[in-house]
Amino acid sequence: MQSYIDIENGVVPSVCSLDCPDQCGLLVHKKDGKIVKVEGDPDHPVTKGSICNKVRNMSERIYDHKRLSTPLKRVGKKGEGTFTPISWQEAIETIADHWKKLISEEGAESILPYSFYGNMGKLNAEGMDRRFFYRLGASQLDRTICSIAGSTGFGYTMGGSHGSDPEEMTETKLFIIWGINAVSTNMHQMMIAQKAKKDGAKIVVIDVHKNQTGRMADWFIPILPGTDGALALGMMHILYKENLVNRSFLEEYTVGYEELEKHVEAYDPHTVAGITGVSVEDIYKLTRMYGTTSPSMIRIGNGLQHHDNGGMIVRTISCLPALTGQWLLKGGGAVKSNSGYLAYNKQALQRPDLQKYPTRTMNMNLLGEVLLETEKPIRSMFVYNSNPAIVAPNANKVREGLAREDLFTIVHDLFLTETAMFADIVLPATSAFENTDFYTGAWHVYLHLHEPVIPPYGESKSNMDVFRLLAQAMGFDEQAFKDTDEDLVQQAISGVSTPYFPDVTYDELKEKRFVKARHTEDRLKHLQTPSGKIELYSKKLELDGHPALPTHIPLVQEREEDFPFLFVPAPNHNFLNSTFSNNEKHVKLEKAPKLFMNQQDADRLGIEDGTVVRIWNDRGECELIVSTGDQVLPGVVVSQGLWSDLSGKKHLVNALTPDRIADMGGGATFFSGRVNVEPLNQERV
Ligand SMILES: Nc1nc2c(c(=O)[nH]1)N[C@H]1C(S)=C(S)[C@@H](COP(=O)(O)OP(=O)(O)OC[C@H]3O[C@@H](n4cnc5c(=O)[nH]c(N)nc54)[C@H](O)[C@@H]3O)O[C@H]1N2
Ligand SMILES: Nc1nc2c(c(=O)[nH]1)N[C@H]1C(S)=C(S)[C@@H](COP(=O)(O)OP(=O)(O)OC[C@H]3O[C@@H](n4cnc5c(=O)[nH]c(N)nc54)[C@H](O)[C@@H]3O)O[C@H]1N2
Ligand code: SF4
Ligand SMILES: [Mo]
Repeated sequence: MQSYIDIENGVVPSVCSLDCPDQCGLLVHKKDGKIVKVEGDPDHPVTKGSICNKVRNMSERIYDHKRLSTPLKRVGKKGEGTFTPISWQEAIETIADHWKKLISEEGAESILPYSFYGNMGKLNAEGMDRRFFYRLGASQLDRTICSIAGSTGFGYTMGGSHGSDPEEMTETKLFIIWGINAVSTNMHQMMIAQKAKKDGAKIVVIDVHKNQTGRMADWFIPILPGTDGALALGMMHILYKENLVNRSFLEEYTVGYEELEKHVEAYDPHTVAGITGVSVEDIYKLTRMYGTTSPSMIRIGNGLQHHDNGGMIVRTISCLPALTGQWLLKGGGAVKSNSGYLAYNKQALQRPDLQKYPTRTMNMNLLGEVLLETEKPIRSMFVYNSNPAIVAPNANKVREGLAREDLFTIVHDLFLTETAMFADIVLPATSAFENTDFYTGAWHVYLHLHEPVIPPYGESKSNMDVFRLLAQAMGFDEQAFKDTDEDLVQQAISGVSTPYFPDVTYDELKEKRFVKARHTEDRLKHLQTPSGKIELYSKKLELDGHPALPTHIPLVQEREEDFPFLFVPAPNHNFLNSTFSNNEKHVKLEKAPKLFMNQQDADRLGIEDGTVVRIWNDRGECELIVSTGDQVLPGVVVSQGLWSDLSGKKHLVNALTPDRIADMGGGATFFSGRVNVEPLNQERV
C-alpha cells in the first residue's frame, strides 16, 4: 500500500498526539504534499467528527515559520538565546563526547532526562528514550507533574485507573463535573453530557471558577480551593443519615462501610459549609439529587488534585459511587483516568532490564531544587516533550538552575521554547504527524496506530531516531537500539497481562487503525485493591502514612496575612499547556492573560476591571489583566493559560506556584499557593 506520506493530494487518517483525554481520531487534508486542514474523523466512535479549535488550526503550528529545522549550538551567553546552525553529526558527537567525559569523571547519574507528554505517542514519549537512559545509567525522572496524586488516591479506593466507559454515558441521568474545565479540556465529555441532557439528564459543575464549563451547567456550585474532600464527606454524612445508601451493594462489593458511617458523623452539613463555602441548603440539595438519581456519573478532573491534599480529595470523591451502588449501572460510576484498561507491555517497550545498577530518581516537580543541588550535582540535562521553563512550579528557581554555566543542557523540540533559550545544544523535533506511533486512550478506551502523514520538516528527527543516534554514538550495541518502530509497537502490544487489553496484531491494528479495549461485565471482580473490593477503609493507606478512612485535610497554610488570595493558575482554551502559546493564531484566539477576581475584593483594593495588576508572593511576581465579577469567590483569584514570557512580558504564572509535593504519588501543588494583588496600571487595556 502507498504510504500516507506519498499521497500528495487527498485525505489521510491520523490521531491527535496532544496531552488531552479525548485522543481524537483525525482526518488530515493534504494539498501538494502539505497539510492544509485537520478535522475530526466522523467514523471515530468518540470523536464523531468534532475536534477542538486548537487542532483545527494545527497546520498553522506545523508550518509556523519559527519551527526549528536544523540542530543549533549556543554561541552567546547562557540563556541569551544566540545560536548557530550545526550538522546532526556535530550535534550528536558533541553530546556523546560531553557525556562520555561526564560519565568517567562523575558517573552517569550526573545526567538527567527531563520529559513529559508533549507527544502522547508511546514510542516517542516513553519508548526508545527509556531504553537509552536505562542503558546509560542516568538519573531517572519521576514524571509527577500532571495527574499522579489523584490517580494514586483513586487507586486506594478502586485499585487502579479503571473508571466508567464514556461511551456508556448516554444512559447517564446526572453528571457531576467536578474540578474539570471539560468544555476546554475534555470537550467530548461535554458533548456526551449535552446529548444525555436531551433525554433529561442534569449537569452539575463543582469548581472554584465559573468558567466556560460552569456556564454550561444546569447548576454551578462554587467551592473554595482544596475543600472538595470535605464536601464529599458531607454528602456521605447525609446519604447515610437519610438512608440513601445501597446497603446490599456495600455489603457485597466494599470494605469499611460501617466504619465510614461512624467516621462521617463528624462531617455534618454546618461544619462542611464552613470549610467549603457551599451553603448547608446546597449540600442537602446536591446530596439528595445524587442519592436519588441513577445512573449518576462523577467526572473527576485534574484541577482539584493539583493541591497539597489532592490525593486524598480524589480518594474521598471516588468513594461516593460505591455508597449509592452506581458501579453496577451502565452510565453510572466515576471516571478520573481510564489508563488502566490499555496498560500495555511496558517492560517490553521500555526495557528496564537494560539498566545495569539501580540509580537515583528525581521528582520532576522539584526541578529547581534538583538543579541547584550542589552535592552530587546534575551536570547535564536532556529535555524533550516538555517546556519546564514555563510549565514547572516555582519557575524562578527552575530558571536559576537552568542558568547554571556548568549545566550542559540539550533541548529537543519543534520550537525554540523558553527552555531552549537556556540550551547548549538544540535539536529540531518532528511533529507527531511525521512519526509512526501507537496511542492508548486514558478516558475513552481505544488503542490507535498512527502512521506518518507528512515527511519530516527540514532536518528534524523524531525522539525515536534521536535516541537511536545517541545510542550508536555512545557505543551501545544491544538489539534494543536497532529495533524498528514497528518492532517496538509489536513488543508493546504482545504478552499483555490485563484482561482488558485487546488481542490484536500489528497488521490488524494497521488495517483497523483503532481497536477498543475489551469489555468485561464483571469489572468489580477484577479490582486490584488488597481486598479485591472497593476500599472505603484502606489499610494500605494507613501503612502509607495517611488516615485509612477518607478525611478532609486542609491545605498547607502559607502566610495568609501577607498573601490573602488563594491563586489557581489553570489551563486555558486555546493552548495546550504551553503548546500553542508561541503560535500567533492561537495567541490571537486567546487574546490576553487574565486574572479573575471577585468584585468585592476588587472594590476593596480599588482595582478596576480590565486593568493590569501585579500579583506576587515570596517566590516571584507576574502581571495580568484583571477581570472582576462573580466568577470566583472572595479570597480566590484564578488565571488561565501558560503564557510565553519570551517577549519580556511578565506573564509567567508559575513564578508564583509552590514546589511543595502533594500528599500522594509525589504530585504537583500548582493550585495551593497564596498571593497578594495590587493595581499596577489603572488604564484599561
Ligand atoms: N484547552 C486545553 N486542554 C487541555 C489542556 C490545556 O492546557 N488546554 N491541558 C491538558 C492536560 S495536560 C490536562 S492534565 C488536562 C487538565 O484539565 P482538567 O482536568 O480540566 O484540569 P484543570 O484545567 O487543571 O482544572 C480544572 C478545573 O479545576 C478547577 N479547580 C482548581 N482547584 C479546584 C478545587 O480545589 N476544587 C474544584 N472543584 N475545582 C478546582 C479549575 O478552576 C478548573 O476549572 O487538560 C488537558 N487538556
Ligand atoms: N500553572 C500551571 N502549571 C502547569 C499546569 C497547570 O494547570 N497550571 N499543568 C501541568 C500539567 S497537568 C502538565 S501535564 C504540564 C505539561 O507540561 P509539558 O509537558 O511541558 O507541556 P507543554 O507545555 O505542552 O510542552 C510540551 C513540549 O513538547 C514539545 N513536543 C511536542 N511533540 C514533541 C516531540 O515529538 N518531540 C519532542 N522532542 N518535543 C515535542 C512541544 O513543542 C512543547 O514545547 O504542565 C503543568 N504545569
Ligand atoms: S486536543 Fe483534545 S479535543 Fe483537540 S483534537 Fe486533540 S484530542 Fe481532540
Ligand atoms: Mo496534564
